Amino acid sequence: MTRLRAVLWDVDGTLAETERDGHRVAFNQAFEACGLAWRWDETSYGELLAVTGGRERLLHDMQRRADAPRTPGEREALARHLHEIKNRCYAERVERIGIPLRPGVRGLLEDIARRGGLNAIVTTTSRGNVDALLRWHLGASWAESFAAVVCGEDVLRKKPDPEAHLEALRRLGLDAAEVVAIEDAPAGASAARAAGCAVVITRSVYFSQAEVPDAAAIGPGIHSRAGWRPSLPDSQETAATVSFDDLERWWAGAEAPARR
Ligand code: XBP
Repeated sequence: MTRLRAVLWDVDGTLAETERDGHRVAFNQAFEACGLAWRWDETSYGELLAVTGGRERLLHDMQRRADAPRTPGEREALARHLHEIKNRCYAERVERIGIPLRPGVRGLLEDIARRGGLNAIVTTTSRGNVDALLRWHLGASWAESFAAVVCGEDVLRKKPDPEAHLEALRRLGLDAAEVVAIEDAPAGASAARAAGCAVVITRSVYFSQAEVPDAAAIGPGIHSRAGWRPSLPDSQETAATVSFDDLERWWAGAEAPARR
């Protein structure tokens, strides 16, 4: 049987819960720094997450603001400026408070590597944000733990477009049928599926109710082997957290369209 060769990890919401207490707070700091009264509360930010990419999210939000700049050029310039400040604030915040990896993530990263699988990052967030997060947890040479790192700057079209996943497959030299993507949000799942990858969904704070009917598996997070669909077999010998073997089991059972 072909083996699972690589795991393509999403970052925000999947590796860590970065959105509510990380990116959102940093966006608000950027608004304040620019003298804008705009603020994104937890609920409205959750709705804005339907738009992937921080700059794109800012532009989308400006459409409903009477005090936003009038011309597209001015809006674009303001969005770029705010986004730069926000990413600086985000990196400083991550360095200062640290945002924990979701429980079980670190162990699974290590299990994948131990079993000869490849780990890769496939995110449409900015590289600096990934660097700040993973440097804190894995040290300055964190990128050496990943066979490919694809970030927002590496693609023209962000998720749900499949470009980031396709770019990761190109860099890994693998076929979509040989990998599984781990995502938390429907947009990420759509991107991975459109690239032909099987998808495992770890539910996150902002996407706790999301339904992803064509996922190979959907569950509460890597920390638990309970609560997954399809369920995992009970075994006293296996660890309490999701393992490489579990991913391989789901991957092998994924419906054909995901593995074309
Ligand atoms: C997450 C995103 C990002 C972050 C903010 O992408 O949509 O926009 O919210 O990051 P993914 P930037 O799920 O692919 O990790 O401001 O750098 O875009």
